[in-house]
Amino acid sequence: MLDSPYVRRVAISLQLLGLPFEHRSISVFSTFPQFQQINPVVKAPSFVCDDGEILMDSTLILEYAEALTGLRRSLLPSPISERQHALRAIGLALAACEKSVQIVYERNLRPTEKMHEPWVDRVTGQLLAAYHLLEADLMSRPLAVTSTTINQAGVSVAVAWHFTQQMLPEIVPATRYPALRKLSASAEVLPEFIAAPHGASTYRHTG
Ligand SMILES: N[C@@H](CCC(=O)N[C@@H](CS)C(=O)NCC(=O)O)C(=O)O
Repeated sequence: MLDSPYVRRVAISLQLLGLPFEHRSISVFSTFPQFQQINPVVKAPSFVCDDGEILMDSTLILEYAEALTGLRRSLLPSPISERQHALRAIGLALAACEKSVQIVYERNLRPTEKMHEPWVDRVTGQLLAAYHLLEADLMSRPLAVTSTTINQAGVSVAVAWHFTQQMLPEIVPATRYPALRKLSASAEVLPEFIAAPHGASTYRHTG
């Protein structure tokens, strides 16, 4: 489902790479048995290749997707210093996604009496550290945000930020992160982001 930042970064990236795909919006929670039939491990995103083989993990799916283009298209910059910088930002964005998801699961899946506050505090600190570093990074080196110039760092940071703001706005107050807010505002109006909105809807190819 596109309420997963991992699913969303894949759906947006596939469009930017010019790769047509079908999307089925299936919940890893409310439709667990249905998901199990597609992928017994029940991880989202699950990517069904043309021959039926299933790939998991958004980063691995994106690596496969770029290979599908014959490496003619890539959302990762080639020059080594730019590549290094993009990978750092992607790592921070994925850590922010992971920590946000852990807090959401803690709130939604665990009975209140079984919540472990020291764990939530630890994860919250890690989440804020990731956004603090991303904000500082964007202040000194803004990322390009058009359909032709955005790279995987731009996609992943924008998707992570939007996800956290949808799910945990009180934990990561937007007012403290103007550069992330600006990046997000520019990214969310791109057609590839609009076609894959956060939530329960299904991506439909419109072009
Ligand atoms: N590292 C993975 C993380 C994927 C992930 O944790 N997805 C969540 C949905 S946001 C999921 O599958 N949750 C169900 C579970 O882990 O049991 C990726 O990049 O795809």
